[in-house]
Amino acid sequence: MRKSKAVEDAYAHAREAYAELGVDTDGALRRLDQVKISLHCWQADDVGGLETPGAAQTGGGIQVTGNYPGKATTLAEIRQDIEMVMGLIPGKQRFNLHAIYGDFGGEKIDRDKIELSHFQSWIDWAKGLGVGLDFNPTCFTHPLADDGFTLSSLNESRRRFWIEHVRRTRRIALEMGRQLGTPCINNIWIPDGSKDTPVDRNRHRTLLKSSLDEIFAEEYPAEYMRDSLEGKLFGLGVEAMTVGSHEFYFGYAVKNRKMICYDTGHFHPTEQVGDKVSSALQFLDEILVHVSRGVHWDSDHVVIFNDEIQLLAQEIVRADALQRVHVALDYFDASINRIGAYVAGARAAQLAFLYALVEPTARLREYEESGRNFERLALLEVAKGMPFGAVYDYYCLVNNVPVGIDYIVDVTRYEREVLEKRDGR
Ligand code: RNT
Ligand code: ZN
Repeated sequence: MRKSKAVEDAYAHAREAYAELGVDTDGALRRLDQVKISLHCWQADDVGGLETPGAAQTGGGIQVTGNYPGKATTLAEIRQDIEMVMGLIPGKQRFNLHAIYGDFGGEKIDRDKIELSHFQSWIDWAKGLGVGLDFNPTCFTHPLADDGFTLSSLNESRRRFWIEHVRRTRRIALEMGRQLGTPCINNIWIPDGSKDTPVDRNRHRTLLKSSLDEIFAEEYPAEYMRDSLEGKLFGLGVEAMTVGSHEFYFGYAVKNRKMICYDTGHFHPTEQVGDKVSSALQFLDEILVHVSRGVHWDSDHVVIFNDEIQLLAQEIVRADALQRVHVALDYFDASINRIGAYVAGARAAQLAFLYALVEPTARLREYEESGRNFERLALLEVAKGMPFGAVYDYYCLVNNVPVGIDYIVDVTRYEREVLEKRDGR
């Protein structure tokens, strides 16, 4: 157990060291508090959902791998796990639900029949915790998505089914935002695409556009809900063509004033979402980022403090766009303790934002503007050795959550006392 005196002393030294570079660490921590990370419900149960007990995620071009014991399989277990997770992350975050996580009470409710009543207990729960909710239609793990097409399906009755589903999610999102007093982002991602080279991409994209036009026909106040569109390069089994490509949604979003969701795992491996932020913000009011980690073919590994996420956070902070960029996690790893996966990923994302917030940006800009590029390079390197970990530890301490490795101990204890007891059901 780290002694609080040691954490405070280390912070005092860090504050002084940063002050020499013209950086105010207290101010940085106040800004970090404004970065609300939307915690995805789906790491808790491997994207299974609550439609049928023990349901498993299928299709959609995504794939959960691993069978680490202790997965949540009921609504109560998911809530219990998320409360545990929230207790290990400094600051107040948000919570991100998928439509398959309704409180269905054992009833079979198809996707085109979901209603506010299925999510009211989530809203009450979130209200009790003082967190906002975000939402997502679920256009996969369903017989009517089995052939790989939903909103862009050539089959008209299937397409209508999915339009109805997404429409309903928007109405539910509206009510989530209204009741919780903070706008709910409804993010639309569909798996549509094909394994092999199609000859009529155009037809699918025309259909997708017209489905979206119908879905968005009803305007809702931005104060309560906002729409976001998430593109993708390719998915598993959907390697040759994805209907909802990035260009497709970017065009749609600019024209219709929607948000784009940039998932960091959805681009070519050498493309960096961080580079896209200042382009997108020239044309869009706001964007959403799905913070993830791509590894070879998988786009959904647990987030770590790597170059990509650092650049993403730096570009948001440098553009002074913390108010215009919404941050959500999106990964699912079933091969490790799932609570640990949440906390490690969320803390890595926070650390990236903190790292960006304590960057000596003013001095770096001066160097850059006067063409002193060696000095810029050197200071960027010096920043990597600065004691930002001590600043983060202090942030944990003042927020009453475990500091440093202490959280590992808590996750391990929870595994022993709660998760292990779930197995053998
Ligand atoms: C899939 C998208 C999408 C999903 C979630 C479960 O590639 O990233 O955001 O991960 O909706
Ligand atoms: Zn995503």
